[in-house]
Amino acid sequence: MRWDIFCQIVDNYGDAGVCWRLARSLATRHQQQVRLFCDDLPTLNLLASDSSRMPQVQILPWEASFENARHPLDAPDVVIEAFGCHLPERYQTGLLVAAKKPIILNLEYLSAEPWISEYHAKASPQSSGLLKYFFFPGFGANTGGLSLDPIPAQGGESSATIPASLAPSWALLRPDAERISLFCYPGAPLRQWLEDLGNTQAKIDVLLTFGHAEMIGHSIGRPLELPPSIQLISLPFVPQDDYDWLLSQCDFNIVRGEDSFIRAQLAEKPFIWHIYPQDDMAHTVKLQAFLDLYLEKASPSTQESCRMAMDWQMPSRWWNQRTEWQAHARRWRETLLETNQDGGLAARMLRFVA
Ligand code: TRH
Repeated sequence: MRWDIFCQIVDNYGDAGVCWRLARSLATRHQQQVRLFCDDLPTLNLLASDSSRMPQVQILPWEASFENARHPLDAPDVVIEAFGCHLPERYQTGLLVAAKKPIILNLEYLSAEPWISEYHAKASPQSSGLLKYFFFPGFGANTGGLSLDPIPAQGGESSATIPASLAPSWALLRPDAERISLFCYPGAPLRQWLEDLGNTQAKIDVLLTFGHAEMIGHSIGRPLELPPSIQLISLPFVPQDDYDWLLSQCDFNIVRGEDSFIRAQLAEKPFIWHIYPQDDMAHTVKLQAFLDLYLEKASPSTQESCRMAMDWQMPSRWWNQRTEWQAHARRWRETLLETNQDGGLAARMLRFVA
């Protein structure tokens, strides 16, 4: 089938990250033809560095959807509006006169909240008569599932080759040090957190993703006081595959948003999810819903360490009690793979449309 995905970049990288991962999955795992229209190609291209090797996905500017539109009789089979972005009016007019109307899917935000399964796949009636449905990614069987492609090998073993974008930073790592990757929003208590990491007595290399050294710099006003056991290494912005690889090679990951959050779970390591902050505090409910699910079968020690960590409590309180959490993270990855063995988000979309 032919798919048109519309991606408007509101802020950050998540909109592009989610759309690119889905487009790739539809094309490479399910042999679909995909056009991805984006209103900010420079940002999308930062992540999608391998797009030239994937002719089944056409990355196009937003305007191309109506300026060089296909003949109206030749509409796609499926249109995806990512995160409720509105289709360009002229494109929509083309759909109205199409001989065979496509199905429109409104791809929603991921949440572990139970109400997701009740709202997933419900119709969103349009006065125009076009068929539109809500599609909610989620953790349960009655949701839209998760976008897990490409699934990393267990233990990061497949990954001996260091991606070129990360090679210069990788050369700075100390072989006997643990590794933390750090990708979070401004507002996290990074200065205190990193300084306290020095109190764990552990030797740790902290890999700061693009822009985070500046974020820490702004938050302190004085140099960080770190013991020699803690080394900070700044990374450039790297392509999405390389970022996925980075997570699989670290002992602990700090992630945010939606896409890196799932990758951290696939990396089968303990992690902190710095959830996207919302004005109405809806994020606290979302975080709680995830933790209730994630920790349902966890030992009391894992529950304690994980809840402290996700609450940004100082690492010296829980860092050295991660053994059980590590085992739990491995089991949790298996749970995710099992519940998405039907192919997850892309495959569930395909089945729904069929
Ligand atoms: O960038 P984000 O904060 O995106 C957010 C969330 O999606 C949030 O839910 C949404 O409301 C908001 O955007 C609009 O975090 P996220 O979702 O983890 O997306 C980051 C993407 O960037 C992910 O695909 C990984 C990728 N990435 C790289 O490709 N290279 C890098 O160097 C880094 C740091 C990230």
